Amino acid sequence: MTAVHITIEGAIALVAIDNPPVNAAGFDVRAGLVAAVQTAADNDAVKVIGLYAAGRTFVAGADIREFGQPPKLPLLPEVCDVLEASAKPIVCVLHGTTLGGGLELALSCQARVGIKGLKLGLPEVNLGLLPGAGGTQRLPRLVDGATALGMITSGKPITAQAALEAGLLDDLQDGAPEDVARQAARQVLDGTLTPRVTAAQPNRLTQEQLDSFRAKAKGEVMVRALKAAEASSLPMAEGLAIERALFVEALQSDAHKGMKHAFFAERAVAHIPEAQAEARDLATAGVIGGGTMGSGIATAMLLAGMPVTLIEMQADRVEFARETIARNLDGAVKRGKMSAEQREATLATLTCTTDMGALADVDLVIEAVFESMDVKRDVFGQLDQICKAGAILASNTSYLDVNEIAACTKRPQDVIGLHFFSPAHVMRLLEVVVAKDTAPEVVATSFKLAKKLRKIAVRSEVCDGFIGNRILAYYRKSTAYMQLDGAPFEQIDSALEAFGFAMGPFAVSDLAGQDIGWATRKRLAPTRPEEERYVEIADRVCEQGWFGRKSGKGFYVYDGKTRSVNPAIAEFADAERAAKGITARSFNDQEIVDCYMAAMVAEAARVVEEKIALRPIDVDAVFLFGYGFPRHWGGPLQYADITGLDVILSRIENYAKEDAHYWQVPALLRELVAAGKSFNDLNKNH
Ligand code: T1G
Repeated sequence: MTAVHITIEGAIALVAIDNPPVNAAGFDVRAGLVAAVQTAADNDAVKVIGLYAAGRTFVAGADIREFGQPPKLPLLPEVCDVLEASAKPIVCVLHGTTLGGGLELALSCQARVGIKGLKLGLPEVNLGLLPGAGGTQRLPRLVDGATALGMITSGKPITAQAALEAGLLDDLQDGAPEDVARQAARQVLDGTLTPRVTAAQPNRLTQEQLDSFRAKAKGEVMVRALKAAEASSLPMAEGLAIERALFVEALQSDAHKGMKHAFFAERAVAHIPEAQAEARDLATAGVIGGGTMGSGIATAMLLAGMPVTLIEMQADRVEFARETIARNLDGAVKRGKMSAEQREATLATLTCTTDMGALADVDLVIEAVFESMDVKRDVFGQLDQICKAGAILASNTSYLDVNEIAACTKRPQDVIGLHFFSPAHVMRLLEVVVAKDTAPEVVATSFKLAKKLRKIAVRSEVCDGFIGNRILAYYRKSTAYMQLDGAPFEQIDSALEAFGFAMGPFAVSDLAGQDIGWATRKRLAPTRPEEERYVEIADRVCEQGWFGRKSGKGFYVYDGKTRSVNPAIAEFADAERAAKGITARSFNDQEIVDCYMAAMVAEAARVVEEKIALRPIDVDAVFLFGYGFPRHWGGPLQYADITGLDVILSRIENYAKEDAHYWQVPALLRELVAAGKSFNDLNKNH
């Protein structure tokens, strides 16, 4: 199937791109476009070219799968030059999500017509790149400088209306791309649509605009994109050459490797063994528990258009749950996600009651009650009696054994874990925890639910903490050890924030609540191995009732929006060191990052080795979309590949000299290093 078709209709040549699923500008598209423009040029009858795409969107960008492969000519910049140099005007019709290289193709044409509902943008910075096919040179010649720099540096799309008002579109129509293209070509012929060569337009970028964007630029990716945009003040050919050089530099960067990996991680996790199983209906849902999680989950479902029945056992908390959900929806209105009228209509589909019988006909129930197996057993025993055959019974437990929960019912095949992350109506990650008897259709339906809720589902087997919290529980210990060995906790936080985490681990635990970690440590205490090193500083904090942000004090002291170091922490650390005969030593920031990441990679490797996670990329997705892992590293195992598995291995072996119990080398890591392979090699094998 050729990716580009040309149809001659008298003076009009219609050129259609057809490269599903998103018309990415792969080699066939690029070569096809050059050939089509040549065909039109060679046909004397043709006076105008109408360019459009079939399917759901005009070109959504360069083909990301080609990055890292040997380039195949013609490259996209050359194709853009061919379009711009065409003696016969080309009017380009844009629809769907016209992004990156797709928008750059359009910018090279002599006129642009949008179709209602169109979104257009330059998302390259989200891949650690910059527009590399003339976007930084042509956009400032069609729209004002601030709009151009905003699009180039934010990576965020703009609406068709905004593009029309900015002068990026010449017209906005409704209809099928082919019809709109034919009509637009006719308008060029009858003079009602005036084509113009972009390169001949004056550059509208000012030094003040550049300076103001440069002042707020963060990181190499933004700085590089601005440098390219600045070159638009030069003659086009010179500016394009500078942009190209910067793009080639970006392609080699670690940031691009990480962010490209993150892009594919978001999609790879949907490829599960149960993908072909037939998903069940998901028209209505029930939630049990009206606390933060239950209300958040109910909100996520309501935002996806699912009517929800929320059960709150205690009558006086039914109203509280409804108010919490209403407040969550207020946030959606504030964020422009829905209108006030839609909020009212959505709330009308919420039922809050103490009557479990109200769940008799729902397709899916998610339990979010207190994290106690006795309570869960009681709830699932009741659900087994009440819910219709085929209803999916899910637990939002964050660590309890879903097999044990399933065993409380006569329908273990319908039981699954759906572990949401707080706030559940905001965080994109959903761990789908598959118990040993869970039916494939139930897994497939859970992934269908995730897509409906616009969440990223990652499949997990059952273990304590599943994927994310199990790995978190392990690497958090490395920070306690470093703290006891002499690294001030605030230095650990700042070193990891400089590495790219939005918040350091101590600040995160203050936000989550120190009492949660305390409860976990107490739960695990009876089974904690003798030889395991245990740090008591966090227990001292909890014994004071300092549970973090919610109690105004934890590792930090909170005063409104500001936080300061809690001076008592250093005293607790000194006292424990004295009691254990430890002499404090200093750490540099890189040491802290290396140690923390080695611990995260070690436990992540074991999670893959034990097949709790399907692939390394699934672990990366969990941390990117549930734990604020820096996107430019692509996830803990992508970080390991970029750093070098042999480097990580030698670090772990070195740390093991101090603490052989904690620092055990994962067999998988040793195998990969011995074979000269990477975690990404394992991703490919799946
Ligand atoms: N290249 C290759 N494959 C792509 C792709 C792309 N640009 N975009 C999407 N896909 C695949 C995706 O992996 C999935 O495959 C399927 O299409 C459906 O995607 C020179 C260098 C367009 C908004 O960054 O934002 O141009 O998993 O599930 O939710 O300056 O895809 O089914 O096998 O995401 O409806 C710039 C990236 C590239 C756009 C559609 N463009 N794509 O979302 O479907 S760099 C982008 C998206 C560039 C130039 C530079 C979204 C979408 P599979 P999907 P969706």
